[in-house]
Amino acid sequence: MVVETFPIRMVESPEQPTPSDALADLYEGFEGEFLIPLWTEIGDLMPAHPRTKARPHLWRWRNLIRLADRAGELVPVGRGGERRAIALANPALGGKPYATPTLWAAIQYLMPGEDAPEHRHTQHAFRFVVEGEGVWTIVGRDPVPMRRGDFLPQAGWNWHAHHNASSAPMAWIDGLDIPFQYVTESQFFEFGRDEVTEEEHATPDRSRSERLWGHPGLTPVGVQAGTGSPLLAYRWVHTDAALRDQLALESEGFRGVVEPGHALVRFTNPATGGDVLPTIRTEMHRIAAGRESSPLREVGSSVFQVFDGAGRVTVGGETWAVERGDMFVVPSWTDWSVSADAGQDGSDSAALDLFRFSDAPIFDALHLYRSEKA
Ligand code: 1HN
Repeated sequence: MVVETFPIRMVESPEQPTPSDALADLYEGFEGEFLIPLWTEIGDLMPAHPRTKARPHLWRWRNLIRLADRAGELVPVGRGGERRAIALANPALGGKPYATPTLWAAIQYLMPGEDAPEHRHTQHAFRFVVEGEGVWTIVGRDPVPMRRGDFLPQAGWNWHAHHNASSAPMAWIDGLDIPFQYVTESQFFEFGRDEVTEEEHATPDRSRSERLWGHPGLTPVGVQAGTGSPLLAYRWVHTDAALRDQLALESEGFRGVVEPGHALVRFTNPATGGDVLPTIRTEMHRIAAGRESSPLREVGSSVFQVFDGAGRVTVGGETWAVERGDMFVVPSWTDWSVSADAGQDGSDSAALDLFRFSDAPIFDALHLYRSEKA
């Protein structure tokens, strides 16, 4: 086996030892033994603050959905490929299907009557629906309807399959911690049954999980919760009402919202009050028409999807006008802010709604989270 060595750069600089033939010999000795001195590497290994490898980037929904529609015509879904999912690849991450160094984001597409086969993996995942309906995701044999605005977490190692019970194609977005589990070498995967039962092709309006866990402030006693949220769907009617109430209270003089004109809710595990997934935090932001968020930088990376409305987004040195469905990335320690376009009549309907997912629970758990007003 040929093993590559790692060339050590001998450079002339006040912080480096004076170049000489003897130093070159020493460095060659290091190379031969697979040794790397700290003094040539420390600037890259220990920067004063995070230096992200990712880049701010925007994917337009009209392009995502057009290409997913075409994939629906050309690409079958089944065992092996498992999912007709098309990943957002950050242009600065070397051609890997990673939106950020820790997060996978994809648009997934199912044609009428199609099934995505059952499997399970350790990667934590969720679905979010920006438009359409008709697919039931079957998690642990519980069929869960997916509709516009619904958020559906699915903690690792649960069996899951998807079934489009309608006569129209449906798209949604998936978020997973694939890059994180890849770099930490913690992944496991198993195929499930090739077909789910007719019973699991049922199309109930509410899942078993929502009937148990979907009542605010009420924990079903004696029911086991497992890893991650036992509530498998967070419905748009609830999310919308929570955001509407925050902004209405603010207009009545309440000053407790995250910032003026900005309502924010986090999806939480009803059994613990913590994040819905061990590695992924998910939130819905509503910026009132004509208002903006304060620029912020944070440790960890995020992916946003515009759920509704239109506005402007600034991430690092990039500014984009955004509309429904558009997705963008905020890399670690990169300033970001958003503003909602002014409404015609100042009405609530012109607000900018943003779905956000991030790797924040990882940094919270390890006491590595920091933020700063930009
Ligand atoms: C997966 O199982 C889903 O279940 C989506 O919908 C995306 C990406 C890689 C590996 C497994 C799903 C995935 C995935």
